[in-house]
Order: sequence, then C-alpha cells, then structure tokens
Amino acid sequence: MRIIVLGGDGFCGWPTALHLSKLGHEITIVDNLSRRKIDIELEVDSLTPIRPLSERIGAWKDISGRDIRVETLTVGEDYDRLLGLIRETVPDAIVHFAEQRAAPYSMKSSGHKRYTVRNNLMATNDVCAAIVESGIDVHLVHLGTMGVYGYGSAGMRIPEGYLPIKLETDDGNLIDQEILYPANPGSIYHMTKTQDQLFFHFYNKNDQIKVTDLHQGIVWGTQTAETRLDERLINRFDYDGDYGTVLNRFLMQAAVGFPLTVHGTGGQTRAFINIQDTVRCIQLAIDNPPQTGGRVNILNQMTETHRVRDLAEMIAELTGATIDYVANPRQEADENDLHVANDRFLAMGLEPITLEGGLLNEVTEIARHYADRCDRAKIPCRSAWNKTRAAAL
Ligand code: USQ
Repeated sequence: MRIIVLGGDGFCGWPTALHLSKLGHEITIVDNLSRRKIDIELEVDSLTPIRPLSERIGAWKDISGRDIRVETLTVGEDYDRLLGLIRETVPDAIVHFAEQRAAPYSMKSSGHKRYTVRNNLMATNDVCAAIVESGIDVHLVHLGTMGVYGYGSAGMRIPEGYLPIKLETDDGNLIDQEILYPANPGSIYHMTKTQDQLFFHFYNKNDQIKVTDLHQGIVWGTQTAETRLDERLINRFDYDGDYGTVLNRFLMQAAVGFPLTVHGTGGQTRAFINIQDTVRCIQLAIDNPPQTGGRVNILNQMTETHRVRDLAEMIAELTGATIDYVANPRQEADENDLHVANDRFLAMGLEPITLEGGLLNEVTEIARHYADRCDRAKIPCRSAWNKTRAAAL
C-alpha cells in the first residue's frame, strides 16, 4: 500500500513509519519538525540521542534497503502542498499523528493553549478537507486518546467509542440508539482530541470519508523491533515534566536515582500500551478499514490499566527507588477506577505485551545507558492546570 504518515518524525510516528516500511508499504513521512523545535523551546533533549531526520532515513535505507520519502510541511497551514501530495501519491491510507500531544505542555500558558488548539484542530480539518477535495478513496487512521472519555465510567466498561442508550419517545416507547460516548477532556490537549471526533463524525456523514479513530492509552517503552536495529534509528525517550509520560518517567527516575514523582495520592488509574503494540495496532487498523459509507470506526488502543501508585510501588520494589508523593499540578480526580473494552484489537489478533513481559528491564537499561544525558532540573512537572494547583506546588 501507499501510506502517508503525518507526524512521522515523532515518538509514535517514527516507529510506525519504520514498521510499515518493513512490511513492504511505500511510505511518505510528512513532518514540520515541530517536536524537535519544542525541545529547543523547553531546553531539554530526548534521553536517547535521536538523529536528524535525514540521517534516520539514510540509516533505514542502509539497514533495510528501503526508501522512505520525506515532505517537510505544516499540516494545518500548508494546505495546497498537502492536497498536492495526496493527489500525487494517491495514498491507500493516511496515518495522522500530526498533533501536539502533551497535556502539560498544552496547559503551560494561554500561548500554549492557543498553539495546541490552532495546531491540532487546523491539522485535522485540513486533512479531512484535503481528502474530500482530492476525491481519492483514502482510509484515514487517526491517533486519538483514551482521555476523550475522561477516566471514570460509573462501574461499566468504557465502550469502543459509542455508547448504547435507550431513549424514551413521546408516546412512552423505549428505542435503542448509539451515540458518541460523552466527551470529558481533562486538558486543552485532550479537548482537541474530543473535537477531532466531531470533525470525523461530520466529514464521514457529509462526504463518506473512511476514518478509523484510535483511542490510545499512555504509551510506555521506547524501542520497537525496527528502531532497535541500529542506534541511528533509536526512538525518542521523553522524560521531562511536560512531555515525559508516567511509566517511562518512573523507570528513568529510578535509573538516575531520582525519587519517583507520584502526583497526589497516586490513585489515578490509567490505560497503558507498549510502543511495540502501538505500531502493531496501526498496522491492524490499516489492514481492517471500515466499509465505504460505514460510520467512523473507533477502537480503544490499550492493553491494561494500572493505578499510578501501584506502578511506583512496583518499580520501587524492582529497582530500590524511593517514592515522593508530590502536590498534583493537574486538576484531576485523586482516585478513580477504570474499566475499558478493547475486544476489537484482540479479535484482530493483537497479543498484548504486558508490564510483566520483561520489557520494563529493557526500558530501565536504556535509561541507565543514557543517564548522563538527563538534566535533573527538567524532571519535576511544573505546568499547573489552574491557579489553585499552582499555589499548592
Ligand atoms: N503522573 C504522576 N507523576 C508523574 C507524571 C504523571 O503521578 O511524574 C500522573 C498524572 O498526574 C496523570 C497520570 O500520571 O494522572 C498520567 O500522566 P501522563 O503524563 O503519563 O499521561 P497524559 O498526560 O494523560 O498523556 C499521555 C500522552 C497523551 C495521550 C495520553 C493517553 O502524553 O498524548 O493521549 O497519555 S490517556 O492518558 O489515556 O489519555
């Protein structure tokens, strides 16, 4: 297949591009290097020494013999170039990762809120509009987030996108309907993903575009079968307070002897997935497109749920690290239960990599190996959700 990967230089985009290329697909990466520019803004580097994009692409050619094309453009701004690329390549699928993906970054200031909204919403609308204008039958695969649902479900499993409801008609009859699960975002970033759902719903209804929206949990791990092949292909490892995600941060903190930063009581329960399973899920989504005319296809891309303090305790036991219960900079529930349906990927053959699966050690090894690249001052989360949270820090 011909596949365009929007945001193909990022943490999920890069390993996905390699995985799909390895499978024999013809890959074009579109990226504006915004993630690397944010590293400069935040004065922090990936813990792993990621190479410039052209060097990554050259290394992949050396290792695999396969070409990946790169187009540097900003999705959401350079509309004509995006449309031209779609017309020229006639892709079977477009994988859309071209969004600002960090909740704390999106909450740093009004400027960061505005950037995240502008960037993410314009990008998604431009992709949908360009697909329609091109007239090409493209399958759009979008990386959404579990955070569109909020993290509580009143004791029921969070379904895959649609909530079955019963409506009482005026004459007293009950009728069955399915609606998009009510959006309940916890940050400006998560809010943009809830709005993405409405773009997809509208363009699907109006123009019958084929969309798969993947509601992904928190990714852990860093390497995949392809990025492991050569150090020049290494994936990002974010550890800083804005972009680092919780499990990778704890593993890295343990490796450099920094007390594990549990926010509040650590009673927050979240969904997780290993990066190797992320790339496999994207492949499965591409292999199983919705039918033309069908509704937006929504899958929960997660494999297990864990409570933050349980993760900290597990890692402390594994490594001897200490735990620091710090004031929570986020406006979020102290404690929540989370049950999530993920039957659809399991039915497609996904065999989840679980935390017990041994890869925790690999992440710790990588964190130890590159520990001297860590700037400890960048570890604490300082982006507060509101004035009350800021005052408590
Ligand atoms: N947390 C800590 N200590 C830390 C860092 C985080 O206790 O040092 C807590 C946070 O307060 C939060 C939880 O861990 O309760 C998760 O935080 P996170 O930074 O790992 O994840 P989050 O901000 O939710 O965002 C990440 C990705 C985002 C993706 C989302 C999936 O950055 O792109 O959409 O995970 S989900 O969380 O399922 O919505």
